[in-house]
Amino acid sequence: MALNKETIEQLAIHLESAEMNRQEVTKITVEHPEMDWDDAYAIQNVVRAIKEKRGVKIAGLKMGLTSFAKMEQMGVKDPVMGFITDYGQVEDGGTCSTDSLIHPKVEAEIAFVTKSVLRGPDCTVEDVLAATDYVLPAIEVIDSRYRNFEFDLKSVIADNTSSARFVIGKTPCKVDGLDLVKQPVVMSKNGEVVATATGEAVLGNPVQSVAMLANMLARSGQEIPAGTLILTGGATAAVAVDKGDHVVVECEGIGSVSMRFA
Ligand code: OOG
Ligand code: MG
Repeated sequence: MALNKETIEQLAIHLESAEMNRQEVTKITVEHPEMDWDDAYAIQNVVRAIKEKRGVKIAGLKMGLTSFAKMEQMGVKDPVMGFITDYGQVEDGGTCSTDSLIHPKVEAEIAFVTKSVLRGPDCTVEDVLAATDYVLPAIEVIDSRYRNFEFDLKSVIADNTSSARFVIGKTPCKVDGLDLVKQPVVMSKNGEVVATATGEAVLGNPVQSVAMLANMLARSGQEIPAGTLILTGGATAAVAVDKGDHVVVECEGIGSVSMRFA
């Protein structure tokens, strides 16, 4: 670790307040170029602790920057992990207020719910499939607290990977018989298709994203508990949204999910 405890806490308060006050800020590596990966995740953990102290419940975990489209859009090379919250959940077909967000973008994702614990290192696709209860189509609304979404990997990890809101489908779908590699993912905005992909876009297979999450958590002795909701990462580049927009993500054979912005 390159940063001391006080600096980590101060940066976590800075980023968490930026989210709560809808205040965009400069990426933190500008002032702290020496920060390392452990510092970045330590800041994210303090952000989580601040929220939990306020009564926020953690709704699940997320992987980000797992697709080539997203990595290219954001100019980075490695996936990241973060958490999603109870206040971030919007019901399927529901409305998300943009008044509390800075510059929201939507992502089409496949979500997993586990039925048994997943523990790395060496967690495999087979392990994940055996531990999966069901999958669901999802929309993640990301909202970087950094001006113009300008960040590097360490800054975005500290900012809880731009996590803001999410919607999951209503109907659980078992994975047996599904081909998640060829799974079509189609995102429409106001009735027009704005992005399409197949599951393969997400690390070759969205299942791989869950395995990677377990293996990343294992580095700090953590695991994915049974019953965890996991967003596996946008399959396409993210699309900016504004008041009045209606977004639908359709995953043929799994179902669809939608939300409106107001
Ligand atoms: C970081 C979060 C990316 C995803 O699904 O790739 C993410 C960002 O692009 O702001 O959630
Ligand atoms: Mg995402």
